[in-house]
Amino acid sequence: MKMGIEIVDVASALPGYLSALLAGEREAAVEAALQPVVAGADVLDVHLHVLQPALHLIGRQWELGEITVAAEHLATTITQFVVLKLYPWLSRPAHTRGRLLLTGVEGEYHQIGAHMVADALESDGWSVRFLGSNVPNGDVLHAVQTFRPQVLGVSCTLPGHLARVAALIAELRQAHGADAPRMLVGGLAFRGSEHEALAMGADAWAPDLRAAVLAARGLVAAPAQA
Ligand code: B12
Repeated sequence: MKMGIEIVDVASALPGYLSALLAGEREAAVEAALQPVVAGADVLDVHLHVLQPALHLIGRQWELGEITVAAEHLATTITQFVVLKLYPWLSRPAHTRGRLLLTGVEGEYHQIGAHMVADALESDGWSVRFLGSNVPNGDVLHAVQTFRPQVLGVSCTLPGHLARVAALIAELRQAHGADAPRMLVGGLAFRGSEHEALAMGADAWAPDLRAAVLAARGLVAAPAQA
């Protein structure tokens, strides 16, 4: 008879997942990602310890010229499929925390990280609207007016797009003053620097999906800045 809590070693799925991506085997990738979940692991841990590091390794291999653009795109497409396959396994409590809008700025095509953050926040009880990436600032402002989120999350991967994030924050503060949503930013462009995020006027920055959940909770608990 089994007793107590079984600890699932989620990260041990990484080599199999990476091999499946490099071989272009979609079903094998789904199987490798689902296996720890079926064994009891949290979907968010599979995102964080399997899918995310696999894509970072794929990006590194592409940068070094070890794999082709086609191989990188194939790995990306498979991972997008896997994120959708994992969604039904995500815990999705009632939306008691508030409304949260998540977007990427115009010109930014990277959106898998933001998609994972959207799933993580939904699984923490937020009502989430995820716009995807490459959204012009004016349209984000319009979405804020209609959805009226307590928190706006902005994802940015390429450092060259940080100026657009700063402009979006400034436009929202100008349009809504103290009623502007609290602004949470993240993505590789911030290079792990909270300082850079706060300097551009964001209320908080988070390095990954787990930290994003804690940061979003903190933003609605703390009083807004005038
Ligand atoms: C997949 C991918 C693509 C795909 C994206 C597809 C898609 N729909 O998302 C495509 C093929 C489109 C692409 C294009 C390009 N890419 Co690209 N890409 C990647 C790759 C391999 C993986 C990105 C990814 O999904 N990572 C996995 C996710 C889960 O990790 P993450 O994004 O870091 O997200 C986590 C955190 O950052 C955080 N987070 C993310 N968003 C948010 C938001 C909030 C609010 C919060 C709180 C937290 C948060 O939480 C997430 C989950 O834990 C990376 C390699 C890498 N190191 O990541 C290169 C990479 C990002 N790409 C790169 C480059 C150069 C490009 C191109 C310029 C290539 C080219 N010459 O065309 C174009 C630019 C396109 C554009 N205009 O945006 C470089 C960027 C280097 C740099 N510093 O500028 C990288 C690092 C590759 C490399 N090693 O050189 N890319």
